[in-house]
Amino acid sequence: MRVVGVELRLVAIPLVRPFRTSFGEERDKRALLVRVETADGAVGWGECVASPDPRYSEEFIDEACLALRHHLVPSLWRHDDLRAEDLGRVLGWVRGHRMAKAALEMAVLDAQLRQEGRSLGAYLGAERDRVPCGVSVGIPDSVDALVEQVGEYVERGYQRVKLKIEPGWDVEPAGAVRRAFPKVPLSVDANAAYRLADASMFEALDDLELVMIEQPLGHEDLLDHAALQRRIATPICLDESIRSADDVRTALALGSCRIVNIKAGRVGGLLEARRVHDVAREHEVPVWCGGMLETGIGRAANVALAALPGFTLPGDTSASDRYFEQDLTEPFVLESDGTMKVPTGPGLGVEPLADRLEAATQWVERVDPPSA
Ligand code: NPG
Repeated sequence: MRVVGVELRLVAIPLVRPFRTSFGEERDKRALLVRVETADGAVGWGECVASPDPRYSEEFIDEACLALRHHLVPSLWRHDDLRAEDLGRVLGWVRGHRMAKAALEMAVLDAQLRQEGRSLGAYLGAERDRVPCGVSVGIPDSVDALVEQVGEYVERGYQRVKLKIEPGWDVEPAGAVRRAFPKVPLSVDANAAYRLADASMFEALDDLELVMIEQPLGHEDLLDHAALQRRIATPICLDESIRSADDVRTALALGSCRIVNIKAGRVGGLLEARRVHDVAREHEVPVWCGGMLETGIGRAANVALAALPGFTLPGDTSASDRYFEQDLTEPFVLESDGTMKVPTGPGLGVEPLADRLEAATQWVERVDPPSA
């Protein structure tokens, strides 16, 4: 496959409700989309999970654009016979920039699989046609508002509810939700907002019988997480701290976590995500698919990934209507049993709807080979 042109496009879509975490608030979803065209006329789409500001990770949208425009996309021009499996090597000279790399890989893979008439799920090794879905609830204004929101999601059938916590918003709101919903699988996500000195707060959370505590400590830490895991009974799940299959190997050797959140964007692409899955599976450590408020494009990839056999816990793969009035693609729907169908069409199995894409677009830029 020869890539003959790439389009970068920024889209913005209002969120149905603001999403607040320990690191900030988003009121609309801004996403950088990557569209590749091949010499044979195939087209593929990718979505970059970088946010406008470098709060969740050091990556952010403007930086991802620069990396794609000046370094990643031009690396493709020299290759006449390119496959997605080659991208690790072809893009490997660029350090970091995993979210930008992941978006380009998704687009190349989509084009490749469309040409082959094969679905992403089948390519990755999906073993299920539906995946169990959880939901992540941002920090609202009050405990009452939180309990009400959780009630709505439980009513809709989500199989696991994740609460965002931060210092000052932790044991009390999580306890109130546990009392209101004694049987619902619950987890909390701190997005790296605490330090090991806060261990007594995490010990108090043990009483709530949570499925996991996600990324309690620093985003680059593994040692303190291991120390905390020794002190608490609730499994720690790592998100921000895991950027590669090697990181998982280290984290598991140290005892830093007992569960892993996999986001393809965070680890540099779907192929590395599958390697993370494989390492965790070898160690019999459960994984689940994280989310970053993706549009239908990124959601299709997440749902395909979540269908791999090691994804034994419900993911942050919620339905389109949990995020947007109108998604960019045909909506992803929560089935009455709290699952979502894995797309079966070629490639991602979805594509942006022309009118939605037009309405959401902030700007479009082409990156072409020098001779074009
Ligand atoms: O349902 O996609 C979703 C949101 C899940 O909580 C969620 N994502 O820290 O994992 C996270 C958080 C996030 C959202 C992180 C946006 C970065 C950007």
